[in-house]
Formats: sequence, C-alpha cells, structure tokens
Amino acid sequence: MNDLRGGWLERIAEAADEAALEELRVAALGKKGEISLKMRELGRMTPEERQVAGPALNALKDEVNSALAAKKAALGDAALEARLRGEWLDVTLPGRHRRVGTIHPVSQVMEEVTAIFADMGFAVAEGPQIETDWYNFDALNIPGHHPARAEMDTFYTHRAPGDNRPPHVLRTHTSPVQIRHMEAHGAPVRVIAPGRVYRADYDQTHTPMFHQVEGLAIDRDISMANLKWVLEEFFTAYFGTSVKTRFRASHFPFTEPSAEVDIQCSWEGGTVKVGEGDDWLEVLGSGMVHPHVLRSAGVDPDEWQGFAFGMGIDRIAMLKYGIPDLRAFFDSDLRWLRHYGFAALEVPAVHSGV
Ligand code: 2NL
Repeated sequence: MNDLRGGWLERIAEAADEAALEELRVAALGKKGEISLKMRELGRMTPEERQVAGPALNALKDEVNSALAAKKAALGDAALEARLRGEWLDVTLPGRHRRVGTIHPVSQVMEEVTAIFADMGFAVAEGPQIETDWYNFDALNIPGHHPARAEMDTFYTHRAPGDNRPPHVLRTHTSPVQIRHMEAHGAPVRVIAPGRVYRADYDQTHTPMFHQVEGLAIDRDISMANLKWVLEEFFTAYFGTSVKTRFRASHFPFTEPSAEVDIQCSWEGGTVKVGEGDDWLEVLGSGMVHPHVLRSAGVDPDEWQGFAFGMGIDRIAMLKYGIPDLRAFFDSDLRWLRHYGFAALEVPAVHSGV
C-alpha cells in the first residue's frame, strides 16, 4: 500500500502539464485505474481484511485526488507566470488617433453671438421658418408693391388649386420672430433672433438659405446712441479687438431713421482684417423701429421706442475665420471646411481622391 501511494504521489509531482496530469488521473482513479481496481477487490476480502484495507484505500484515493488538484493549480499558476513574463506593454507608445467631429463654423458663430448679446441683457427669441405674409411683410411696414415682396426674392409655399388664401412664405428675415415676441410679451424688449432665412438668390455671394441675427431693444427712451454703443461693444467682443463703426443714412420700411453700419477694416494682399486700417466694410442694417411696426405688434409708439438691427451670420463668420467663399458653408464638399480647420469628419468616398 505504501509503495502504491509513494508511486502515484511521485508521478503526480513530476507531471509536466495538464494533459499528463489527466492521464495519471485516469490511470489511478479512472474506471480501470489501479486504485479503482484495488477498491473493487474489497468485495472479495474477509471482513477482517476489509476493515484494514477499506479505510486505507479510501484515504489513498482522497490523497491522490488532493495531489491532482494541487498539482493542477500549481501548473496553472506557472503558466500564468510564464505568460506575464513573456508579454509586456509599452505604455509610452502614442495612443491610437481618433478623429472627432467639430461644430459647424456657422453654428459656432451663432453661439458666440448669442453669448455676447446675452452678456448685454438680450434674450434669444425663436419662431417659425414658414411664415404668413402678415408677419414677414405687412407687420414690418412692407407694402404689397415693395420689391422685397417680388416673386424673385421670396419662396412661396404651394396652395391646392381653388385654395385662394394667400400662400405662406419662407421667412426672408428673422424680424417676424420679433414681431411675435412683442405681440406675446409687450414692452420693454431686449431680444435677439438668430436663425435661418431664405431668399431665392444663388451666386458667389448669395445662397438661398443663410443665417441672420436680428436684435431689438424697446423701452421708454432708447436712442441711436444706445444702438451704436451696443454694436461697437458687440463687434469688439466678437473680433477680440476694438472695432470702430460708421453709420451711413439709409432706408428700410421698418425703421425710421435707418442706418447702414460699416466696421473698420484694412485690405492687405487680398485679405480683410477687421479693427485696423481706414477702409470700411458694410456688415449690417439698423434703425429706430418704425411706429407702424410697433403698432402692428401691439406696442404703443407714443409710449415706447427703440432700435433694431439685422446682420448676416455667414458673412461675419467668414470675416472672423478667413473663409472667402460663402458656398464653402453649404457645399456638401467637406474639403472646404477641413481647410479652414473645422471639418474633422472623414471625406465621403465620392469626394476623395484630391
Ligand atoms: C439688413 C437690414 C434690418 C431690422 C433689420 C427690424 C425688426 C423689427 C422692427 C424693425 Cl421687429 N426692424 N429689423 C431693422 C433694420 C435693418 O436688417 O440689411 N440686414 C442684413
């Protein structure tokens, strides 16, 4: 019995791998294993012999089982140790570069503009992009015969044959948002209305959809002086440098008096720089809100007055980020935006190869 024990424990201790260990288990404790066969012999023994051999064989079986389990664990540990010694990781290698998306320049400028006016107390107003001709034109003192109302500039929605109601229009400016705001909240007012506007025009400097921000301040004694301060403050914050403005007398149906506003700039080697030099660049239209417009929006012009202005977002985005062609914004070709540091998106397959 002792030889049997010593033999199995020694062979288990010397097993080189798990497969060898499994072979030993079958040879010792499998159906026809040496120890199993010995246990089968117990039935043929006298009770006295069995009393001695039974417990001894059972103890041997337990001991061999434990030795197998212990050796199996030891082999596993050794394999892991070897793997850990063999594998290593260079944590100083550069990481895998992943391109991330970026905000569109027009959206970024919308956010910048909104933040600057918010600091001056202006809230953001929004409204529908499909408007009635009342909110887009009549309420703004734009009569039916005004050129801005001519078919060539305005997109009209379709009416079914026999439906004689006036068609809706795609808003040509965000002024209707401010009319709706005055109607809903009355005076005083401090709002800006940023958003998409539409005009049937497409060339080097015009796209049929573009972005505008209008501003409106109504109170008891608001003047053009307040307008000039607000605009100079805005342009200085937006361009990050002090910017002079120049007001030129102009005409809009919805303001009286009206002024077009230029900002100070220089032209050097074909590029514009804002806030230096002695050239001027027209960037917006403005004026004191016409009494007819206030009245249309339910605000009493004998009690309230104020300024309004409107400017193109795409235009001031191009100026700040040095983008020369408006079509860069709305063209599906992302090479443009990438060139100006905005497009991190992969160029679609149809555009690759350049
Ligand atoms: C331009 C001219 C302008 C306004 C927009 C406005 C709005 C209301 C009442 C009166 Cl609710 N006026 N907006 C005023 C003057 C000019 O835009 O050339 N924009 C690019």
